Amino acid sequence: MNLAFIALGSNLADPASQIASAFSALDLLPETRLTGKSGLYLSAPVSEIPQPDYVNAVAKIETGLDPFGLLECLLELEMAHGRVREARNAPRTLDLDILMYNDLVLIDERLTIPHPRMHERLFVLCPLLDIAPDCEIPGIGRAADLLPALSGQILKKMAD
Ligand code: PH2
Ligand code: MG
Ligand code: MG
Repeated sequence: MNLAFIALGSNLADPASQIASAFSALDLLPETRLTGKSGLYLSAPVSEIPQPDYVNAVAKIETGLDPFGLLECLLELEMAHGRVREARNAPRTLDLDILMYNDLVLIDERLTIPHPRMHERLFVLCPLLDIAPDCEIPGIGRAADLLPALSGQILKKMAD
């Protein structure tokens, strides 16, 4: 079994329900078990396009899927939640990003692991630290040590 962390984000069509539904759906993926759920956090959009605030969270899963198999399943789940792919950073019903997969470092045109911007985003690191306080991001360092650099970002906890 492999240990992976998934970032969840939504800012359309009742975002908190989208995230709750996505947690349940992750547990139903083939060869996969949901083993951790962060709280839900509200954050302003990081985007050039004006859009509603996001609800963000992080899931911990154990999976027999390889990274590309997992990516395929996540893209299908996004579609099942009504995701329409528009411009980069456009608003969305559901975004599911692989943050980490074991201690893998992968750079591929379809998939980069660890997620290339995760260390810059409080809306990723805070929920990640909820469920993995000692987390080490491969090639980057301890997630907790990155927080001081992100003290200018605002995040509001909505629910545990
Ligand atoms: N996702 C993006 C772009 N901007 N901003 C917030 N606050 N939360 C997100 O999940 C997010 C974003 C692209 O995936
Ligand atoms: Mg994303
Ligand atoms: Mg994505």
